Order: sequence, then C-alpha cells, then structure tokens
Amino acid sequence: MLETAIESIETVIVDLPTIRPHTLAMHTMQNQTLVIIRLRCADGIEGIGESTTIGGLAYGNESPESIKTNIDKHFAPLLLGQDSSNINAAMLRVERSIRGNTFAKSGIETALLDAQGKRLGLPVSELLGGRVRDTLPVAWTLASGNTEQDIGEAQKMLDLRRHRIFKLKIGAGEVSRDLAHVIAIKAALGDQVSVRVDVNQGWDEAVALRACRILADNGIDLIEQPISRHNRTGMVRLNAMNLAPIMADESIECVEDAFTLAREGAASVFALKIAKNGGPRAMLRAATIAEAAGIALYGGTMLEGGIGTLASAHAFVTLNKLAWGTELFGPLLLTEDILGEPLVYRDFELLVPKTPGLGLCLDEDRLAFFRRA
Ligand code: MUC
Ligand code: MG
Repeated sequence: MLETAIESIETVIVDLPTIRPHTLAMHTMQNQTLVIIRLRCADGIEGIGESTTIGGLAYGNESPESIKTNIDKHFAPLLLGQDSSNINAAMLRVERSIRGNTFAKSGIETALLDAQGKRLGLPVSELLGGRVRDTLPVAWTLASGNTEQDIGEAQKMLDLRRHRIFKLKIGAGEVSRDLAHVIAIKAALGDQVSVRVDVNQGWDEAVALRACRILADNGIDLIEQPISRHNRTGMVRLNAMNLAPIMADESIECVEDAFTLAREGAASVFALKIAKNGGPRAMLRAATIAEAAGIALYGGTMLEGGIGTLASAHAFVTLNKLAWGTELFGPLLLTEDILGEPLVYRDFELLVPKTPGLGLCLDEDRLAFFRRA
C-alpha cells in the first residue's frame, strides 16, 4: 500500500458554548457546533480539518449533521486508499462526484493540507505558495442586540488591544431602530475605529437605497450583504451609487459566483470564506478573480473554531492585498477550546503559526468531553 494513502476519515460533532448570545439577521446563536475531521494516513500522519456553519440550516445549505453524514457516506468512500499527498488529485476526485457541499469540501481540503504540511515539515501557508505577512488584523462583531452593551464590549476590546475594527450585525430589527443603534455606536467609538455593518440579506432594495445613504453619511466604512443574494442586479445598483463600499458575502456561494459578481460589478469588496468556496485553495481562486477585477478583499469567517480559523489564516497570509483585514475571531466567541494551545491574538492581530501543517494539536480530553454523543 502507498505510504501516504488515506486509511480512515473520522468526523466528530462538537458543541461549544458562546460567551453571549450572538444575534444575526437570520438566527441567534447560543452555542456553536463544529464538525472536526480527522484524516489518518498509512504513514501515521493525521490531518485535521473543520467544517463549520452558523445556525444549523439558517445560514447555508449544509448543517453540521448533513456535513457529518455526507463526509461519512459519500466523501470517505471516494477518498479511502487515495494518495493524501496529492491534494489536486484528491480534490478533483471529490469534485467529479460531489456537487456543492462546499463546507464539507473545505474541511476535507484543510485536513489534506494539514497532513501534507506535517509530512513535509512546512506550514500550510508555505504549501499555498508562501506567506507575505505573519499576522492578520482581526475585526470583532458586536451582536449582543443591545446598544449600550455593544459600546461597552467595543471599549473593552480597545483597552485589551484586541480589536479596533467593529462589525455590527443588523437587518433583523426595525430599520430606523437598527440605524439609530449603528449611529449611536459609531458616535461613541469615534474616528479611531472602523465601524462596519453586516445586514445578512435583511433588507429589500427599497429599504437599502435609503439606509445605505444614511449609513454612509454617518461614517460607516463598509456595508456587507445589504440585500438578498438572489437580487444581484440590486447589488449592482447599490454598488453603482458609490455610497459606502458594498461587500458581497452570501452572494458568493462558490468560485463561479465570484466571477459572475465581478463581471457584473455587484460589489467593490468580497468577503472571502474557505467554507463558501470549498476550501482554502478554492477561496484563493475566488481571491484571484477579485484581484483581477480590482475588487478589494476581506478575510471572512463562518465563526469557525481554532482549526477552521487557522486554515483560513494560512490562506489569507498568502494574499498580496487584504485591504479590509479579517474577522478571524471565531475562537474568541467560544468559552471553551478543543486545542492544546489557544490561538495568539496580540496588538489587534492574529499570529499565524510557522510550525508544520496548520500549527495546532487537539486536546483529546476536551474533545472527548465536548463531542456529541
Ligand atoms: C457573516 O455573515 O459574516 C461573521 C462574523 C459574524 O459575526 O458572523 C459571521 C457571518
Ligand atoms: Mg456576512
């Protein structure tokens, strides 16, 4: 048997509490559910991946349970016995037989990259062509649902020197109340911070036309996914108004969406996410399309734990330009960790490890404790 053959793929669902309820337009999170992938090879190397979404099926087309079932029943039989060191061939084999399922694909590709990095003694960033920076700026999302609490939380983050970019989750509530909430937070935090909003598709175009203008007039730097992902021409019209920059998030469900949005001029910033594109390498293909079209980049998250966060980080550090920074704060939203060592956040940035693979190890006891029965 080939030394680098894949011998087994195990999926583990882990439920972890959040530090507070996290309210998005479509769902309020009380905890986060991670799907951990353990890909073991004949040479004894284990690659670790993560496929995580938000709110069951509230955000994307895959749930933690469907991700686990689909990897167990469909991905694993395709991959067992295949060469884990040839990531192109392994992912092509997956791509030929499995439509969509980008979240599951992302976790599998991450595990392959981690395994190969460990085998070669290289960080994943080097497998992806090499890093151009060692740290990444990290935004924090204010989503307690309460204006005063959000202001206090932002001030604490500034004092800790952990975050100075804040993203506000709006779109679920009454529009005038949402706008007042955002304006109050921006006024309290002042010009030393960047305040942005994520509407998570919550508005129709008529509301967005008025609301985006008010947000821009009040110093909001970036407006993420104001309207439905299906209303692409509406995104084009909003983008053409040249108010605050419009960022596409849910509009990008695959690399091909990135091309369509770029061609049509639907956004001036793209939120890049490994889960939405089908893995770190697929995400970098979307980034290349954006760069060629003159669209600025932002390192997004599906609020993954440490594994998915580091997989994203290793890919983001290879990008020439990341004008809008990242929001790789997922592990900081959780009260518990399943990694041996927590990720290092310092001076408003995340440090990306230089040790082989993703640069992490699992805490087996904590994983056993938090895994779903
Ligand atoms: C999203 O839509 O961007 C990212 C940060 C956060 O709080 O929610 C996510 C999802
Ligand atoms: Mg978003």
